[in-house]
Amino acid sequence: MLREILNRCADSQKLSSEEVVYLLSRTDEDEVRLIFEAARQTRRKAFGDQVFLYGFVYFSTYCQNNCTFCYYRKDNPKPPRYRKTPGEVLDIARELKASGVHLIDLTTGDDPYYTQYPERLAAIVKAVKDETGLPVMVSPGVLDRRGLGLIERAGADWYALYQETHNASLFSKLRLGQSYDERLASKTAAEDMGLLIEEGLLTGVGESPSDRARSFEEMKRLRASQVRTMTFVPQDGAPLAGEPSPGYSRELMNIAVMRLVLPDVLIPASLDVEGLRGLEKRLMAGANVVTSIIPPGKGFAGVASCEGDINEGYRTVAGIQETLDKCRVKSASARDYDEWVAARRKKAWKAARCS
Ligand code: SAM
Ligand code: MD0
Ligand code: SF4
Repeated sequence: MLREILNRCADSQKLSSEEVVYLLSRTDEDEVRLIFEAARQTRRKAFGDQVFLYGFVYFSTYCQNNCTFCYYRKDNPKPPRYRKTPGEVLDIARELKASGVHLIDLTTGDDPYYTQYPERLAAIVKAVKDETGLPVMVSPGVLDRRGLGLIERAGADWYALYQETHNASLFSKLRLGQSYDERLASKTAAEDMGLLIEEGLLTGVGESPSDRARSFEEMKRLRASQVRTMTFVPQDGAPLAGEPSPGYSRELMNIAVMRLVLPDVLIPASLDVEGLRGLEKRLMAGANVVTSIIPPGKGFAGVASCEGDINEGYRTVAGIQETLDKCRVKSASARDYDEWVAARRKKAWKAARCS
């Protein structure tokens, strides 16, 4: 049964949701190995041995929301709260570019300073774009059409907004008081304006295999160009306790199955979950982007791993090189990434016009 399903994936045939659940439920070591091998082969067919590297700039840690899984939720007094100046953002963006990243990911908590005045956000996007010339991703939480239009005109290429789950009742336990539909609609609106979108799933928060299969369908329906999955990391001062030691196997299996059912999208291996030590297994499961690269010593934080590995310099382009070599992948050229983004934006724009 497993080989038959993997052969059908290799033939670009669509899997039923029962087949996706079957893949997700494999735990036998040999079977898991076969699935990961198939995922790597699919990645090789679509991207060769090239991976993309994303610099992460978390420039405001203020947040008006109270997501139960997040360290930066409004009611948690523990995290460092800062709002970096545009000058500090530009400095780190310049340094990231010089180190060899392909994209700058501008992320904030859901900070009304930016979401209520998206022109402030747009000004930072434009400054980073003008200064670095790199593609830019923006992850500020839900924006309305005006805000999306402002960041798109300022030069943003990507809008990242993670639903975490596509089970509305689980969503309401994770993103307290937030609208499931509004969050989803913001992504459709962004795509409609020609932005690429990134969708994301949390694992280890009570989701079932069929919830995960449903999410992969939703990612396809949304035409997400990048899809991520991150294991819930328990946070000091946040209410969600998580399931008893979910480990990382579910995240790895999500990466592999997403690769099989969405062969040509970008899939991150995030340094923000387990740091550098978790990179190899995520790349070996079929990921093709390394995200959350953060220069040390600048006072910029991660999200799920607020400080982990940053000041040691492990979350840097130099710090990941040995792992890339070990996994037999290499960093693409800036030009390759620019071309991928340009071609994908063209394709996404056409698809949005035709639907
Ligand atoms: N505040 C904006 C928002 O929530 O859309 C932007 C930040 S967003 C990029 C932060 C993402 O990190 C969340 O959507 C979630 O997927 C992930 N995350 C946050 N806390 C986490 C945790 N404790 N463990 C794993 N992932 C986490
Ligand atoms: C990451 N810490 O890439 C970042 C973050 C936001 N667009 C991404 C979750 O892992
Ligand atoms: Fe705020 Fe984003 Fe964390 Fe939710 S996930 S509490 S919106 S920073």
